[in-house]
Amino acid sequence: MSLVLHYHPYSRAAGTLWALEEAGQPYELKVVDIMKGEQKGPGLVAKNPMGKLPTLEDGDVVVTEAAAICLYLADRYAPGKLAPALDDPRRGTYLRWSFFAPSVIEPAVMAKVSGWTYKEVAAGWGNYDSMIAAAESALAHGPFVLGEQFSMADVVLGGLLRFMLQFKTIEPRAAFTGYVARLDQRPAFQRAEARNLAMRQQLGLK
Ligand SMILES: N[C@@H](CCC(=O)N[C@@H](CS)C(=O)NCC(=O)O)C(=O)O
Repeated sequence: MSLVLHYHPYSRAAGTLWALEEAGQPYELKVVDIMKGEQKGPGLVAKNPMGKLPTLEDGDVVVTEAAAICLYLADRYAPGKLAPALDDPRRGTYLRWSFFAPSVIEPAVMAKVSGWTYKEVAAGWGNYDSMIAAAESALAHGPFVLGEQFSMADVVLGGLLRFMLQFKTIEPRAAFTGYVARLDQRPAFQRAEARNLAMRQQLGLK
């Protein structure tokens, strides 16, 4: 099998299962026990020098960074379906919000919950309130980032918002909760969640 995901159900790799299910390709999971620190062992570090999950192998290609893995899968296995074609102007919107999630939402929330002090003008994530307003604007034009059409940008953005709503690190604005509720209806998401649950049970986790 060419797609192998280095995975643990208590990691961002759990969200990557949704992307894999949307892409519709067969894949294999290799459990890396992050509770025992296996991600810092030489095997994984040779593939991902950060020693982190998710790490995806596709034959000889290694892709790390949860959002990059999602965009890679869409371009490689579902171009024009889960990713707008290269000459489709909607690609701008698609890339914009796919990058906004890890590069603005994640650090802005981390800065808030950790009480960081920093210069907003120099920080790429600005401040929490601007981030919230911008994230809401991404969802103002339809049920999904691209309007009526679901895309891998929704896996990236929606997956992050779901995680943050679950752990109450972001406020439950109606735009966010409604969006995540819509995404929860996707059969691919439900298959991924079932597999995550089965893996947790297999590993004796909650
Ligand atoms: N920037 C990375 C972050 C990956 C990350 O921090 N993964 C966590 C699990 S959610 C991890 O592997 N932590 C174990 C460690 O750092 O040792 C991404 O978006 O994929």
